Amino acid sequence: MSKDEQYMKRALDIARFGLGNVSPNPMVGCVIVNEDKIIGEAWHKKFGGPHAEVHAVAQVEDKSLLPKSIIYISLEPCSYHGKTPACTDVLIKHKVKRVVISNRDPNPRVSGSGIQQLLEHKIEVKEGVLWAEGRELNRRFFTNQEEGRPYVILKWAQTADGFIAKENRDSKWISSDASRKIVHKWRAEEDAILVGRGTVEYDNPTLNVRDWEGNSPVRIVIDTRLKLDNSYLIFDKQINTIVYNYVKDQIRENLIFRRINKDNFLEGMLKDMNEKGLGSIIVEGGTETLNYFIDAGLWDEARVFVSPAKFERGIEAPKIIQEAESKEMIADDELYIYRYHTAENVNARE
Ligand code: AOF
Ligand code: ZN
Repeated sequence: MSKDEQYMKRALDIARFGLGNVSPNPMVGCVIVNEDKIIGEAWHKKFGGPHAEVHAVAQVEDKSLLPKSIIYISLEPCSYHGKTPACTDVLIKHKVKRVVISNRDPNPRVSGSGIQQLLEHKIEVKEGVLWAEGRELNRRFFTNQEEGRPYVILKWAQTADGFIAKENRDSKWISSDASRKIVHKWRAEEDAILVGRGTVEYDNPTLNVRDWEGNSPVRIVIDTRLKLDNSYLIFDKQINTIVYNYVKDQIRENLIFRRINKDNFLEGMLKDMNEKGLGSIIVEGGTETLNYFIDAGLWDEARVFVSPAKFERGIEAPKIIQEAESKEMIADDELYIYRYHTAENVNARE
């Protein structure tokens, strides 16, 4: 790894600490290096709060070192005043020597203009360092900006013989405690969790984060004809909840009913989530809902636990006809990760 790559790796590593707290903003890390020594580093910590560069510059005790320093940022610095002032202004004000960037900011309000402003002020710029790693880190943000929809993660647990539930719909006890704990960690990392009506009826889930520390995602239920009565736990108003349907628009405190046109329902629903600033969703079932996303090709990642249990008959698990990107063991369960559109993502660089 070159020096630039080493410091960029550090910027990407610390950027990741923002996961679960910055969406729909990107995770951004910034490392300031003077004579091969880090003199300031920080990440974007909270949506609406200061950007990584601002925190990192504030950390540098001797600001007179900045004109002789290199600034590593995992994303092109922003060039406009949004909820916070433009980062390019900070870098220009301190006359930094050189800026190294992983990815261009796809946000049309920045997209190249951050780099251009730096160049106009005679600041050296290098971009594309650890580009693929940066795309991977901010895959949610890039999907939001480039496709106008949330990043979609499918998750289910199935038995070794391919069932997601018993015939009586009992789906409990397929995966281990360890796998369930990971699922709670995952929930805290995403903006929303989505299930279909059947899952609410059969499991009456709370869909919150219990076995992990972190924010509970917004709950989303697809109940097109509003058949669910308000006795289910998801209607307890403890967490913001959206019910997507064909019938009505209504807001009752933090319970939102949102009507979406029957034609292109899935696309319409995803567009609405994007407009609501939901950068990612984790879809937790059931089979019909998971297949709905799979059949439409509207998913980005699938995380599938396969337990050693066998049911012999029951409700069939969804099937993804492609190779898993990775496989690991979580206690006795196999965890497979699938990725959709991987090749296109790589080609997006060209
Ligand atoms: C940066 N550094 O740490 C982040 C950036 O509403 P605001 O002011 O927070 O701006 C959000 C936009 O700024 C976001 O959409 C993305 O384009 C950029 N994020 N830029 O220079 C950062 N988080
Ligand atoms: Zn900024």
